[in-house]
Amino acid sequence: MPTEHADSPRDESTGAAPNDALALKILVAGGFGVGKTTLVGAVSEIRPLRTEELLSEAGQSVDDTDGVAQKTTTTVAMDFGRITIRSGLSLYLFGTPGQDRFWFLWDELCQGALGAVVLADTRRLEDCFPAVDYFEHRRIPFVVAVNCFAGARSYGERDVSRALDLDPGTPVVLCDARDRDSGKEVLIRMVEYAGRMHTARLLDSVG
Ligand SMILES: Nc1nc2c(ncn2[C@@H]2O[C@H](COP(=O)(O)OP(=O)(O)OP(=O)(O)O)[C@@H](O)[C@H]2O)c(=O)[nH]1
Ligand SMILES: [Mg+2]
Repeated sequence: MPTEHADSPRDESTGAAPNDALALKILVAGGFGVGKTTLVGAVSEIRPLRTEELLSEAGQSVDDTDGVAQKTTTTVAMDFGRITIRSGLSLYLFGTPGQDRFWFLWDELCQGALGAVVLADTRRLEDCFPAVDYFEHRRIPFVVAVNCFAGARSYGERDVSRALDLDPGTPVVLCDARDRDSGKEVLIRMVEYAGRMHTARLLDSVG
């Protein structure tokens, strides 16, 4: 749900933030090592908050680092960042931990979210099934953003949509999680889509 923008200029007489300043909460979710922390860091205009811990030897049997062999750390609680999409509209970004053992945190992180970005890596597409299921069951609007890792076979939006058996209309966007403009484009698609979904549901409920 929209919340007041923390940095909005305040009304001098009342100290209140102007009504037109909105901050929307968006989740950046997906499987282990798909680039969630990378995306939040690439687009954030504030220094992102991170909760990275070193991947340990003990975790080797459960942490599947195939395809992200250089990965040395993993998110254990959340990432946090902020981006201004246009004057008066900011997004607060919450990156989820990717590993199943931290999934109990997702329900907390989801509270009040407008929608989510599910990041996917085509080399391990099945890893994003749980995230897709999670948001579908809770009727939280989401877009699937395919993080195009170098060396991975490229698939079109339609192939990904079919492979994940997405509901018709769920957007699929190809992106590079390391690139600010690319990440911003994903977020704009997310906000536009969530706006359409929320409006349609509102009209359904009154009509
Ligand atoms: N080549 C390439 N490497 C990437 C890309 N995005 C992320 N990486 C690398 O892939 C690894 C995974 O990135 P993270 O951002 O930590 O992934 P994550 O989804 O936050 O991981 P968890 O929080 O552990 O689930 C890191 O080593 C990144 O440097 C990408 O688009 N291309
Ligand atoms: Mg992470």
